[in-house]
Amino acid sequence: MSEIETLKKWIDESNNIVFFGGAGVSTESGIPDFRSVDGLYSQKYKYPPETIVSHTFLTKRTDEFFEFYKEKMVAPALKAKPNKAHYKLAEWEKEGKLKAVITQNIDGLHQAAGSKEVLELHGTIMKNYCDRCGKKYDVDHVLASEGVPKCECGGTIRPDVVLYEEGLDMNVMEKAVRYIEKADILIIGGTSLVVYPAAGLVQYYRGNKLVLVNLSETSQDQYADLVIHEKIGEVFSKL
Ligand code: CNA
Repeated sequence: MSEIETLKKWIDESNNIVFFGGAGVSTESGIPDFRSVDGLYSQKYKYPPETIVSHTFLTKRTDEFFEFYKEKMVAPALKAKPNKAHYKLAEWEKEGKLKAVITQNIDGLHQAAGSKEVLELHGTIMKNYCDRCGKKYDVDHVLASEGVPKCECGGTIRPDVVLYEEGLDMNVMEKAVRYIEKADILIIGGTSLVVYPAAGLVQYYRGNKLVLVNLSETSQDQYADLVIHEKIGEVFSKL
């Protein structure tokens, strides 16, 4: 049996699938990831993306933070449409087969595809708030603002995104752990599994159907029961 046939059989037989993904899930929608050859790391910037998308940059180099964030992260995400991977996950959830999508992505594409139980470990570009008075703003407001988006109170409007050097929401993490612990199949897709603590979630899986669908090798390939090094949208369209 080919790997895809095995995966198809496992999915057909399960009603407790959990998906854990990253930026590679959205590259086929036209949003660059961080570490692929055409990802944001390989493009020419004064600093690596992870340096810019950090708490230090938001507070100390606010202009540069928003220039990069709006142009390279928000604008491509708002233009993007979900791809076959996003739609397949939403379909499995509707059929009662998939319990949750746990994502490191901040682009909102799982919800756009119709997924309901989406745990956004790193927050979302769709929500923004004033760092002084807490007033909420939508993403269009942030994108349309000149330079640094400012609240009417004078504060800075920041994204509800977990930046580097910031902590994750422990309620979301604990919920993710509970889903993974109970999962029959854990499918991990489109993530280099190098960003912690998110990548550590894999360790909570107790079953024997750990599936990795990622273009490049990851440090966790050796622990998986099934490894497919292909594009996730293409793989999922065959399921
Ligand atoms: P990453 O470190 O950039 O890794 C992406 C992985 O996906 C790489 O190993 C690629 O080989 C693989 N990949 C790329 N395209 C595909 C594809 N079509 N099919 C299968 N695999 C593919 O990204 P991670 O998510 O692991 O890193 C975590 C960071 C990146 C998170 O904090 C994200 O918020 C952040 N990020 C998010 C987005 C987004 O929301 N779309 C975009 C860029 C970065």
